[in-house]
Order: sequence, then C-alpha cells, then structure tokens
Amino acid sequence: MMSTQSLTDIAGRLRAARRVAVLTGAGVSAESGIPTFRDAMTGLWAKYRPEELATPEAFRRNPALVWQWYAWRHGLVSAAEPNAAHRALAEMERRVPDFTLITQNVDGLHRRAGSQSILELHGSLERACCSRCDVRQPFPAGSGEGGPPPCPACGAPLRPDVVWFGESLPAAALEAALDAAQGCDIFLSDGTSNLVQPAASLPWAAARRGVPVVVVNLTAEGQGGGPNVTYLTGPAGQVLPALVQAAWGGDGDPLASREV
Ligand code: BJW
Ligand code: ZN
Repeated sequence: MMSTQSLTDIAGRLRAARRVAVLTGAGVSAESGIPTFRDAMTGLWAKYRPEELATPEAFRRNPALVWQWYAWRHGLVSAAEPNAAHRALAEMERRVPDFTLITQNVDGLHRRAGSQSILELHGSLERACCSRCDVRQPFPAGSGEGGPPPCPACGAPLRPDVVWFGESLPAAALEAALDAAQGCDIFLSDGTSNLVQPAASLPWAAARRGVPVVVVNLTAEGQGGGPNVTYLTGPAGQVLPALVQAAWGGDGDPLASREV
C-alpha cells in the first residue's frame, strides 16, 4: 500500500500545482467491473487475446467476431457505474486551476463521473463509425448478433469508433496531451500498464522536463522509473480518493459524503 509520507508530499505538490495532467488506463475502471485490457479474458472470450481483436486486420478477417466482442463490451460498460477513482479525478479537476485528463479508456466513465476536460486518445465505445465514409453515430446497443450493421449512408460495415493497433491517434487530442504533459507542474499516471505507444511516452515526456510523475498502480513492476517518478501502489479507487482527501480535505469522494 502507499506510504503516508509520499502521499502527504504528493498531496502538498498537488495542492500547490497550477497545471495538472493525468493519464488513465484500464486499471481505473477495473473497480467498476470492466476487465482490464491485459487481464486474461474469461467466459466466451477466453480463447482470444485482446491484442488480436483490436486490429484493422482482425476486423477485415472476421468483422462479425470483432463486432460481437465490442458489442459485448458495450453492454458491460453501459451497465457499469463510475467508481471512486473516476469520482476523485472529477473532484481533482474542480480543485485545480488548469487540469487535463488524458485517457486511453474508451468506456466513457470519466465523463459520467463528471470530468469535463477529457482527451480520449483511443476513441470511444459510445460511438460507432463507418469503416469507409465519415459517418459517426451512437454505438447501436444490443447489436452483437449478426455482425456489424451497415452504414446508413454508404452501406459499408460500421465499426467501433476506437483506435486499433497500427492506426493513428486523433491528432488534436494527442498534441494537446503532449502539451499538457510537458507543461504541467505534476503528472499522474493511473492504472495503465504503460505499454502502448504513443500514450506510454507521455509520463516520460513529462519526467524529462523535470515534472514530477506519480504512478498509481496495483504494482510498480514494469512501470519504468527515474529520479522524478514516485509510486503510490494500491487500487486506484482507494489511492486517488486518499490523495484528494490529503490535498484538499473532505473524504476525497464527493458521492460518499452525499446524504442518501
Ligand atoms: C490497476 C487496477 C486498480 C489493474 N488500480 N491499477 C513496437 C514498439 C513500439 C511501438 C510499437 C511497436 N509495434 C507497434 C507499435 C505501435 C503500437 C504499440 O504501442 N504497440 C505496443 C503494444 C508494442 N501502437 C499503435 O499501434 C498506436 N498507433 C500508432 O502508434 O500509430 C502510429 C503507427 C502506425 C502504424 C504503425 C506503427 C505506428 C495505436 C494504439 C491503439 C491502442 N488501442 C487499444 C484498443 C482500443 C480499443 C479497445 O478498447 O478495444 O487501446 S489496445 C489497448 O491497450 C487499449 C488500451 O487503451 C491500451 C492500453 O492499455 P491499458 O489501459 O494500459 O490497460 P492494461 O490492461 O494494459 O493495464 C492495466 C493496468 O492497470 C495494469 O498495469 C494493472 O496493474 C493496473 N490495474 N487494476 C490501479 N484497481
Ligand atoms: Zn459509410
């Protein structure tokens, strides 16, 4: 678990910071019951690796399989609720003058928790887009059976509006993320294995500029390191509310303090 000393130090830096950038990954949604990307898949999907489904080649080879996987995940995400980690980050945004939330997650849970300044680097599972033309529309709920529906404009198969391996990230969001990482006073990396580029280079772009980087993860293993990097190990749903609480008081979770 985290050390009280580093939590207090980091809380002090957060409170004093004018610009804060936060990068999140699948670990932040784990406590909402959304499987992380590199967890072993279970049930129906146990025989596939996510890395083999999240590619344009997989979609070309077997559009029905890939669509069915995303439709299943869309159902999971729609039924899930934001957790204490999402809420703590939304609270942090309200406290910090200039706050940027950079997420690799496609689940929309940050927005549903009240975060506003969000850069979605890997797109959103809340939308489908055409595999050929510019059409974008809400992801059709409950559409797992029968493969991808046709685009209403051109008839080509719809696909999830997410970024697959080998595809470019949305350029404006990536540029804004890099600016935020390089120009912030403190950078938090939460719940990501930090393996997938270019998002994985953001914490190190910050650290190279002398920005203190705080890594929140269940494990410090494989996360890299350096003189500017501090680890808070533990579940994001506990660590982030504790950090907000240590920085600004309250209980760090606006929902928990609400009368029910
Ligand atoms: C907790 C917790 C709790 C658990 N509390 N913590 C060789 C070298 C370098 C780069 C490349 C290379 N070969 C190819 C590339 C490029 C490639 C890449 O990076 N590959 C690497 C895997 C090697 N990148 C790309 O292709 C990107 N595009 C690109 O680079 O364009 C330029 C280009 C074009 C053509 C050729 C080459 C370059 C695009 C990347 C798109 C990634 N898309 C996905 C799918 C999105 C849609 C979907 O969701 O299906 O994004 S892949 C997947 O990984 C998803 C995630 O956003 C992303 C990151 O995963 P994340 O969030 O870190 O999750 P996990 O599961 O890995 O980790 C969870 C962590 O949480 C763990 O650490 C746990 O410990 C922790 N945790 N519970 C706190 N309660
Ligand atoms: Zn189309």
